[in-house]
This record gives sequence, structure tokens and C-alpha cells, in this order.
Amino acid sequence: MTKIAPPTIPTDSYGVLFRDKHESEFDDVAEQVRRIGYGILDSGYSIKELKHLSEAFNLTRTNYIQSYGEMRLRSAKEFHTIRAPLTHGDPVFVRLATNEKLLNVVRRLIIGKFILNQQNGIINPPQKNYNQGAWHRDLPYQHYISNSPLAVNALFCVDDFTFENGSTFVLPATHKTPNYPSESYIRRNALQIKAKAGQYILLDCMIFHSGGFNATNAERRAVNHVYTIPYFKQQINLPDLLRHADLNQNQKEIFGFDFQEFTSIDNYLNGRPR
Ligand SMILES: O=C(O)CCC(=O)C(=O)O
Repeated sequence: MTKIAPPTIPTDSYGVLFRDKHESEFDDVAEQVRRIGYGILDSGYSIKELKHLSEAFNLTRTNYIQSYGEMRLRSAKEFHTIRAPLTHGDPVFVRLATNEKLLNVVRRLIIGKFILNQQNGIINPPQKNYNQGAWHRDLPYQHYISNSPLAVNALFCVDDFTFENGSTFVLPATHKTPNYPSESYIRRNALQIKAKAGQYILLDCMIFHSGGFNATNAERRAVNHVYTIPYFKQQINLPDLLRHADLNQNQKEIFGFDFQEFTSIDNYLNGRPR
């Protein structure tokens, strides 16, 4: 039988004045997000830390449902979401949002300062439709594009993300064009990402993406993080809720303490550097 040689990828180029550089895994992931809209990054957590995270997720969820009530959450279509888990007490969620490897990639993507706009625990329930199971951007209703990302989503996989349990679908490069694509584009280009528990799926927030149908008997859990330039308002005022938390200066900056609206002209003037 004749063997077919694998295609050889050309390595030469010509007519190139500018090129991206690859000095670390962070450059690789950032380039993927910039060019095709998504990439995968290992968080670096140990098995023990991942186990703790999984338990913290479940406990935070139980307390959340107790605090806000199942009926109320269901009627607001919020039963499969935990809003701002980093404000509920377990420091593991603060660490998840300020993971140094993750911030190294976000720094490469959002030019200048950025803040955490929102953190949500999300649950894709088995054998059911759920609120993230439809194509959307993470800046919904926005139909513009920017030449560098204004917002980045880091979806932390608490469980393995598989084809069977409805892992995230993406429409590659749709962060490059303002409109929602045609059905034909979707049919030809939609692809489903596979990722392991402990990895972050990074998305340019303008890429269209969707959760898939979870055909297994177990939930698929994740924690999403949206980082934005500081000019976008947060979903929930994190500095207010974290006022008494034990945070270092770097964490405070990422959670938006330095970028709050001034409540008066006096406050504004007092906040100006001397
Ligand atoms: O559940 C998923 O895989 C998708 C989550 C999602 O759409 C989001 O975080 O915006």
C-alpha cells in the first residue's frame, strides 16, 4: 500500500515587515484569541486544588440558593448561574480571577489597564436547555469590532468539557465582523471546543459562542470571568461588595477599586494626583 506523506507546512515567507513573536505559552494563547477568537490555557492548579475548587463551587451554590430562593432564581432564569462567587467568602474564587497565568494572557490582549467586569458560576444541567445554550457575544447587542479586544472572557472549566456534556461551541473569527453570521457560515464553521477541568477557555468577547446540549447525566460546571477596559461598568459593583475582604493592591486594581465613578466634583478633584 502506498503511504501518503503528511502535508509539509511551509516555513518560509516573503514580503513580511511585521510578525507576531512567540516567546512563551502566553504569547501563543493570546495570538489564538486575537486571530481566531478563542484559545486554551492551563491554570496550573494541582489535583488537590481542583478538588477544593469543585467542592467550593457546590457549597457556594447551595448557600446561594438558600439566600436567594430557588423559586425566585428559577423565575428570573437565574437558577443555573451563581453571580459574583468571589464575593461570597471562599478566597478560591478571588484566586481564580487573579490567576497569574491568566492575567499574563489578558495583559497581552487588552492594551493598558483592565478590570474584572463580572465573575459567574455557570451550570449546564444534564438533559435540559439552559440560558447559555444560544449563540451570543459576551458584550450582547453590540455590533462593532475593534482592532484589539476591549473585553475577554476566561471560562474556567470546573469539570472536563466534552462533546457529550455540551462543551462550548464557537464561530471562529466572528469577532472580526460586526454582524451575526448567516446560517450557512454557522453550519460550515461552528466548532466545539474540548477542554480539561482546570483549563481556561479564553474568548474574545465579540466572538459568537454557545453552550452545547449536555447529553450526559452529570452537570457541566464552569466559572466565567469577563475582563474589560475600565470604561465599561461592572455587572455588579465589586469594590462595594469586597470592601472588607483581605485583598492586595493588585487584586484591588483588577476588581476595579481604582476605577469607580466619582460621586461628586469634590470627590473627583480630591482623587486627582497632586
Ligand atoms: O456553557 C458554556 O460552555 C458557554 C458559557 C457562555 O456562553 C458564557 O460564559 O458566556
